[in-house]
Amino acid sequence: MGLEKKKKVEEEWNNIYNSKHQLSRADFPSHFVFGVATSAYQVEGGSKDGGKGPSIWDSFSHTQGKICDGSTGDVTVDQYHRYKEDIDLISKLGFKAYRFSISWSRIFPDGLGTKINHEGIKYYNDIIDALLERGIEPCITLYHWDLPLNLEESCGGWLDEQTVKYFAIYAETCFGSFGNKVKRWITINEPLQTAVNGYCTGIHAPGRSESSSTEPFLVAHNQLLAHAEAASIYRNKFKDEQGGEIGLVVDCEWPEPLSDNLEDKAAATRRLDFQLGWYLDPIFFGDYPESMRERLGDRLPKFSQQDRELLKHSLDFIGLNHYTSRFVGHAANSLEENDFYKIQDVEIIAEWEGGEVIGEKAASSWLYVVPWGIRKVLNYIAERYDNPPVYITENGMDDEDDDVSPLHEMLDDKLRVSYFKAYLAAIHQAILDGANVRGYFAWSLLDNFEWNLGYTKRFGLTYVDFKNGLTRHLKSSAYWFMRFLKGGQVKHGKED
Ligand code: PNW
Repeated sequence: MGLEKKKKVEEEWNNIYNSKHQLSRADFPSHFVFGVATSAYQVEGGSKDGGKGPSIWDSFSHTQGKICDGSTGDVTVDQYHRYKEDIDLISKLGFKAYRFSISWSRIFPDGLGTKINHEGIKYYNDIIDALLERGIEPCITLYHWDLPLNLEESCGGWLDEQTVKYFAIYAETCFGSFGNKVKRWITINEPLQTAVNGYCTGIHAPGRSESSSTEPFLVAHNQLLAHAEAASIYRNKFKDEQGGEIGLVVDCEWPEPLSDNLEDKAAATRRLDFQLGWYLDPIFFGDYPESMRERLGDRLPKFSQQDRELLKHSLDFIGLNHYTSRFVGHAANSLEENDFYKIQDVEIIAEWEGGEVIGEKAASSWLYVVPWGIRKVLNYIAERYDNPPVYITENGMDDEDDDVSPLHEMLDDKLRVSYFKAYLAAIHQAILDGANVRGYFAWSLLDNFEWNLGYTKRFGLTYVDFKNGLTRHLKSSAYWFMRFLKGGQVKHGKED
């Protein structure tokens, strides 16, 4: 890292860590929502219970070599059977909202929208009722990556427009079945990760990489249309009566320009276009960002006039999943392995040869602790999209699974406590800057199935003992949130 960069990173950190201000719940507006998040395939288990049909993740995780520890989400933390215990936990921690997702194939086992599984409807109604009884607001994601397998096999899943139609039927069924009790809906979680990991690198279901120069863009397009269809159904048929709101969750790491050169700055902006603009520009401006259109040409599908109208302003809020930041520079012959980065002409750097890093490393290879990045993403969204309401729908970090250390050491997750303090301080600063941030959801309530990384990574505020009956144990970060949410003051710096 150059000297100048180093100074800058230190300065950014000092802004947060040396602030004399003692961050507390009272720094956030009283209507600001603090919640915690999970997703169905990562926590539910009960993969064949209650009439559920198989999803692409059931099939992918059972394919040899796809999950690094050979595990599956068949049982995971068994929230399907233990939801009451987990909801008690949320209540004990003091969170006022729970973001969870519905497993599409629990509602329509074959995805086709004709045979509804009433047991599935009852299961989610039971969860919603248990939350409301404890004063916790349910915030539902309709699609968090677990497409009904039959849709993949019979029509090609997100590659085919028919999936848009089936998603609309599924969404309408959910609004009709749960909407009198649910006021915050998210259509799709991180369409970017599905497009890139599912269809370019192939590390996520459905595991395709053969046509990585075209399929990711088609899949993104269809997910956008599915979002817009569902939002339009909600607004036309349910919103007036039910009074809720609907949004889309996008993910974005902050690309800090590697230098003040125009080329590096342009590369960082391109990287923003290829993460956020890809999904938000069609919704706010009616088309993909210019940098994408220029570089991709015919590989980028086109919107019809009708699509544009459907997409335009099709959200009440943006859900932002944000974990980390990296430096981004211009690289005409990008060494990045996959097509998706190559086409952007960027190099992405978080570690230098001398061993310097942009921030402390978490367990996942892509995750560094860089709290000042979230303030920049929030301000970027406010500026580019005219300050729309934003909920941070995921934020957190992981530890390596470790079966050697004693439990009490695993529970004392000091780095995660520092992470949450510093990121919340940076969010507070963004609010003072004027960003319209409405809520925050920590990822995740408990350790869970981390996709292709199986159970080797632990993102939870709660430790799950996978070897001893899936017992739950609160980590220091859970206690920290408990104190914070109950109004205690907590310092920004290292844990006292
Ligand atoms: C999110 N990245 O995915 C997902 O929504 C969660 O299901 C997941 O467990 C969580 O983050 C932690 O990984 C992401 O590489 C995966 O920038 C990777 C990235 C971002 C988000």
